[in-house]
Amino acid sequence: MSNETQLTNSISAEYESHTLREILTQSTAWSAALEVVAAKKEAIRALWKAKPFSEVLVTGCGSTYYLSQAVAPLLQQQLGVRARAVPASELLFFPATVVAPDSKPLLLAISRSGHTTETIRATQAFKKHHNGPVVTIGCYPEAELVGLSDLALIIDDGQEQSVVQTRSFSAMLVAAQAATALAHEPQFERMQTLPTLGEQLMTAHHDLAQRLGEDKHIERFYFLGSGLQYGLASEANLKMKEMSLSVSEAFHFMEFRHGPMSMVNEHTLVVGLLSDHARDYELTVLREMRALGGQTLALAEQAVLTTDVDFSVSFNSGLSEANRGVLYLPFLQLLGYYRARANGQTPDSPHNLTAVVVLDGEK
Ligand code: F1P
Repeated sequence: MSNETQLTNSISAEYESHTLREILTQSTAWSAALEVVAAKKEAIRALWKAKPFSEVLVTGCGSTYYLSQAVAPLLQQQLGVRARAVPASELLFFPATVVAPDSKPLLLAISRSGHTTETIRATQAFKKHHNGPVVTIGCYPEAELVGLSDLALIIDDGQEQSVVQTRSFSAMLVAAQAATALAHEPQFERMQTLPTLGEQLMTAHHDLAQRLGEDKHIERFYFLGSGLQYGLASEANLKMKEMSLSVSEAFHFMEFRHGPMSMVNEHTLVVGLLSDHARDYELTVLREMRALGGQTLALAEQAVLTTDVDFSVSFNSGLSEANRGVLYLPFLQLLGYYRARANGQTPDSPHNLTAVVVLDGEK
């Protein structure tokens, strides 16, 4: 673990909470994630080349289930093999609904702690019944899940004091994106710019995230994302719920018109995680929600005109969608953080939540 992370494990005068510190220092964990993948380059490439599997199952719980939703379409797009995200409890209790009889799956199990009972037991059952390769992504090298895996990408610098996943989530996403980028070498090199881009984004848009987070005129939040962005929209929704206890939901972009838009009024913030592929269609949805009285915010590679939306956050990263997903996260995490503070909540220890869900009877 880097000195910087060790140094800042206690709340310093500089940061008012673990969560804010972990959000604002996450680019260090991104660099560490890129180093971890670089160190395991040969093993990862060999796995992608040999492909001893007919499909990939990606699993986790809570934030890491939403991370699985972001990683599965990426794996399918980058490796050209069927991949799907499934909550660990579904894989554990309803395997026949998840794994087809003729399938030879690889399991990618994602868990910050590596101790979540559902993920551990689903992985144990998978090894027993399918005997396929198990890859894990996490933040704790001593964790039980690491002992169950054939290949582990562990980012120590993703470790956190806060119950809510912020820098751990983004570091694990960078590791997954970098690992799939190894199937297309130049992409991996290009991703080395991500930590600096992340820093610049937080500096440039921190004030807007705080202003919108503290704007009590906004009473409900909708996060829209499709393709590679749906899992990230779902995580943004979870962060807003976990940290601030706000009315919040996530939808596939075009699905929002098919019913949920009935909820839009002048107290609504509709947040669009714009793709490259369907940008024009997605922008039309935001324009329509603005016409219905909602406030609209677009996060995108290229800036969006304020004739189309109220607020625009642009990355200008020069990276493809498959390599830049993590850039959507810092602003959305800060938005949730400042809404939590405005609601008098303490994101370090959210209402009713623990950092790890260990079921009864488990160690
Ligand atoms: C998964 C998780 C977190 C959630 C809470 C409880 O943990 O559901 O996503 O925020 O902290 O645990 P993990 O398996 O990724 O450690």
